[in-house]
Order: sequence, then C-alpha cells, then structure tokens
Amino acid sequence: MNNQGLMTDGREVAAWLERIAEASATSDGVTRLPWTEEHRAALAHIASWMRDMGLEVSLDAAGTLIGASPNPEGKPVLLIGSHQDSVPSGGRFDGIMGIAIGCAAAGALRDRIANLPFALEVLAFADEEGVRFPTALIGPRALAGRLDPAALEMIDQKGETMNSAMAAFGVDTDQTLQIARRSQTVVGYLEAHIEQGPVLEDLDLPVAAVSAICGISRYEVIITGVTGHAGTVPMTGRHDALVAASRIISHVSEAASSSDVRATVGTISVKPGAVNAIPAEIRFSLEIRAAIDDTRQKFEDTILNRGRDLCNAHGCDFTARRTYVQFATTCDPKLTEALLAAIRECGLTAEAIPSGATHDASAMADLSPVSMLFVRCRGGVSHRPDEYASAKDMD
Ligand code: HGY
Ligand code: MN
Ligand code: MN
Repeated sequence: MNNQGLMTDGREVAAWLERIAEASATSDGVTRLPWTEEHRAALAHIASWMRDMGLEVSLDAAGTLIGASPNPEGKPVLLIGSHQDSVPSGGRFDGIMGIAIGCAAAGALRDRIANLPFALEVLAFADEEGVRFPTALIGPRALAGRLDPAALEMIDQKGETMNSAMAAFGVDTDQTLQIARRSQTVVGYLEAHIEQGPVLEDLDLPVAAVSAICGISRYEVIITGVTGHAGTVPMTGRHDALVAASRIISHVSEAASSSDVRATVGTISVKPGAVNAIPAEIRFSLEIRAAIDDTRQKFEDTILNRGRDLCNAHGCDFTARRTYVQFATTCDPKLTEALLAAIRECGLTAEAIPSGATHDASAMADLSPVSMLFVRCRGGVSHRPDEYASAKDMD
C-alpha cells in the first residue's frame, strides 16, 4: 500500500518494476531466464508484493509463484497473471508488469474480496518466452492439463533438461504433471500486458481490451550442401547451402509481406563456418504467425514446398521439422465486455484490438475463459531495453 494508505497505484507499480529489473543477468536491458538465480531473485520481489497485498504465497509444481486471497469457502477463483521471464536484453515491462498489476488489483480488492462470489489468485509464470528451452508456457499448460511430458526432457544450450533445472530450482517435479485445475474451479483468467505494438499510441489510448491472440508455428530448417575450398571450387556447380538458404529466406519474407501472416527467421547457424570454406549446412528457425490458424497452415504448406524447390535448384537438400505450435485464441466475450465496461467507466474510449504477440493467456484458454488488457507502450517497442509503459497508463 502506498504512503496515503490507498490502494497501490501506477507509481508504486512503476517503482516495483524498477527494482525487480535488477534481477537480471545483464545490465543492458533485462535478461531473466527461467530456473536461474535471476528468476529466484525475481520471485523474492514478487512474493513481497503478494504478501503486501494480503495474498498467501506458494510455488506450484510447474514453478509458478501463486499469490492467493483467503478462500475459506472454496469459491471459484479469478486468475490474474503473466510471466516473470524475459528475452535476452529485453524490457522492464513485458510479462512482469502483468504480475505487478495483478498484485495491485488484489490490493485494491483486499477489503471487498470476502464479499465477492469468487476468490483471487495472482500467477507469476516461470517461462513464457521459450528462450532457454525450445518450448514455452509450461506453467499455464500444467494448470490446463495440457503439458506435454516431453517438454520436461527438452534441453537447453548447456544440455541441461528442463526437469533437472526445475528440480535444482526447488520445484516439486514429481508433481508437475499432476496440478491440472478443474475448469469449474476457475471463473476466468485475466492478463494485463504491454501492447508491444503501436496501435494504442496511434489511437492515443492508454489501454484497450484484446479481441484475439495470434497462433504460432516454429520450424527448424536444415539446408545441406557440399563444402569445398572457397578459392579452388568454381562458382558453377557449387552446392552452397548458405546461398540456397538466402534465396529461401528472401522468398519467405516477400511471400509473407503479401499475405496475412508474419514470418521471421530469428536464428541461423553455418557449418563449417570458415571464411574460406563453402557452407555445407545451414540451420535456421522459421516462425510463422497469423490470427487465423487455417491461414497460417496454408502459408506453411506453400512456403515449405517452395523452399524445397529453391533448395533443390541449388543442388542442396531441404528438411523442415515443426518444433512448436500454438493455436490462435479468441478472448472470452463476457470477460472482454467487462473489461470494456471498466475502460468506459474510466472515461475512455473502449476498444478491443488483436494481439500479434502470444501470451500465457493463449495456453490458459484450455482451462478457462481468458481476457487481456493491453497497456500502451512507448513507440510500440518491446523485447528491447527501451521498452516503456508510463505509471499513468499503468494506473
Ligand atoms: O513471442 C511472443 O509473441 C511472446 O513475446 N513470447
Ligand atoms: Mn515477450
Ligand atoms: Mn510477454
């Protein structure tokens, strides 16, 4: 509670976020991956927010920190949450702001919650970005009973499995697959999150509800050619894997630019990776997003077939393995209408806009109705150190 003894406001949330940003492996932006010392330091901050707001703190068997309001009658719960993790050198608001705002909301309801037909739980999910391990959303998927056991065996770049990293962190990994909630016990899920895009700035609005969350698929693409001496192998007849990959990547970008998808090659590696050797193997990630799953699937099929043809034209082999998929999510109309009514009560124009980023809400939709509240972020910038949301907008 702030010094006037009033409910926590945007300024105090901003102060919490300033302090928790220090729980980072880098000084250039925030780097906070799951199951790390930075994650542990962040949970200490979040636990103190939760306790200050009258919530009881616990860590569930998927590593989600939970702040629960008293619920002696076992009422159904409204879940408010987001993720504590960041991308490398990311911002101070993505994910963590939604946890702070959830705690502030719990503080605001503290004296009334006993008379409401539901109890509250604030959820700080461990891993939404999927940066450390080639999977994501382990917390919400465990609560929704949709966690694939294979995700626990996935390894990070040091070869550590998710399971062992979680156990070392202090999570009860024997129970990770046993914590699915029954839908009847949940009223719904609400996530406040920075927009990570420019629409609210363009509309000159501090907040908006979210109408739908895009779907995602990710592939590992491997292009295999033939290496050789860069100086002695003639240009004609080369099987240069990097030239083939560059043709494919350019084509993906052009094809996406004239369709309703967003396609990104975010990581790439070259073997043998010598300045004087023709590249023999390229591995790159291909991510495709769309608001409509059918649109995304059709684009994937077309682009992978075209990629294979382009590759073969360069005498190289092409393989693509889908490593991740998240289906598009429509936000619950009733919860969204409640958000829009609340926005109108603040004297603001109430808009509902689509999300090009995915969120924990995407996975929580398998458990309960979900809704999201977007908060304007400066320049629409996110996943960067200069990501920023004002105290006034958060308020
Ligand atoms: O990739 C996303 O959309 C989210 O930031 N993890
Ligand atoms: Mn993010
Ligand atoms: Mn996020």
